[in-house]
Amino acid sequence: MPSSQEKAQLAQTDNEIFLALKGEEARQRSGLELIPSENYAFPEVLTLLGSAFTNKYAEGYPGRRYYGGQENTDRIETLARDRAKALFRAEHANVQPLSGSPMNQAVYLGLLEPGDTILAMDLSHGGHLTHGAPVSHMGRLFNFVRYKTDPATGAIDFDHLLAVAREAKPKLVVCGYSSYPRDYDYADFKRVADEVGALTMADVSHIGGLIAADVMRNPLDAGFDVMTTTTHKSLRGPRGGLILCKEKFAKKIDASVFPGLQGGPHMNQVAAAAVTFRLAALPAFRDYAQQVTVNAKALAAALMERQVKLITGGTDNHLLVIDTVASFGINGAEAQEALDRVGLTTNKQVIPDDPNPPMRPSGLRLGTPAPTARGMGEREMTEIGGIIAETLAAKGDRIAEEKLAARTRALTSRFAVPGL
Ligand code: DSN
Repeated sequence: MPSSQEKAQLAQTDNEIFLALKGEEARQRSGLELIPSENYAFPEVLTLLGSAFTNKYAEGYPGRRYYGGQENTDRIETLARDRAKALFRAEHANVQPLSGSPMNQAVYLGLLEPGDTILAMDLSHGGHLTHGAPVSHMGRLFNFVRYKTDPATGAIDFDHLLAVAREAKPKLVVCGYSSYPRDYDYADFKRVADEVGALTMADVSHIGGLIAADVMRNPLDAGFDVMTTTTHKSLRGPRGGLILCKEKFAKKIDASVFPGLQGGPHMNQVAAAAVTFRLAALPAFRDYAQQVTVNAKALAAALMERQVKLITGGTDNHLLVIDTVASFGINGAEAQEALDRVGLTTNKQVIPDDPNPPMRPSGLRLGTPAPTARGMGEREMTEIGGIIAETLAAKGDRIAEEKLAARTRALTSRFAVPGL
């Protein structure tokens, strides 16, 4: 959160970058972020990300660093680890992963050998690139076997999953998602993993904040070995990753993050994560997380009232996926572009077994963490659902889109962006 004096200096040094910053701030204020993995960071997070901690190298861990001058970095990393453990009821925490992908890579590389089999969710059914998509390096290093959701119910068929696990004999069972709008019973995954002698890992990056607030189930309560989460999504922290695990895996995970995969941790990010874990433990954050899920249901209801087809027919968490082809006869890229023109930021999304390619998929993904952070509630979700449905039905009619853009601006002008 640079001061106006700091901004004036930036404008003098590099006006092009200054103008881009002003443009992005204006875009965030006048538009609305509906991408489920995006959020407005806590103001304290913005302050710490631009703080003196960005100047410091701190390879190693508290009390065991390679460079001097670590009295403050040791303090913030210890606080971050202790707060993360308390928040998520975990035995061990590593707060150094630079972001979500290295976080998951550190777990695979720390607990497995190249070539080992990992059972994880198919990307088009809601999984993530780092869950073994063939285009990812992890997909080439490990033998990923994928499970899918049941096309009729949208849920996971655990009898089928068990049959696949018995055949594949994975060393690790991964669950977690980036576009699956429902919840799991983690005990079902644990049962499958136990039966075949596999370790368990939940990547809860999207719902980390909802789990911290106890609004959604915590996989560690079901006995999972490892849980990973990014800190910048529903948690409203800095861009970064967090690995939580049983104490017996602590040494392997720590060595895998550093020196295995990374060099110096970003201590400005670690400081910001520490304050995030403190804020996420407060009652106000629980209210926020609860409202995120209430808002998602309200947005889903507003869309379904207008005959919009949602994957799985609704949501249990913070996100929803529209089948834009079935609902409006347009692909997800066309839908995303139309919504950009009216000030709503969304992302095109593949749907289960999508016949269309990822750059022109059949769906669109929406989420409520960001509008909820601006203070919006169910009434605003009903209005947003109306703007979305009318925009996509307008099929590029620019006069209709002008009126819809004015409705977005009327809405966003009433709700400030935290930290801006
Ligand atoms: N990019 C994130 C998402 O949008 O889900 C995951 O890495």
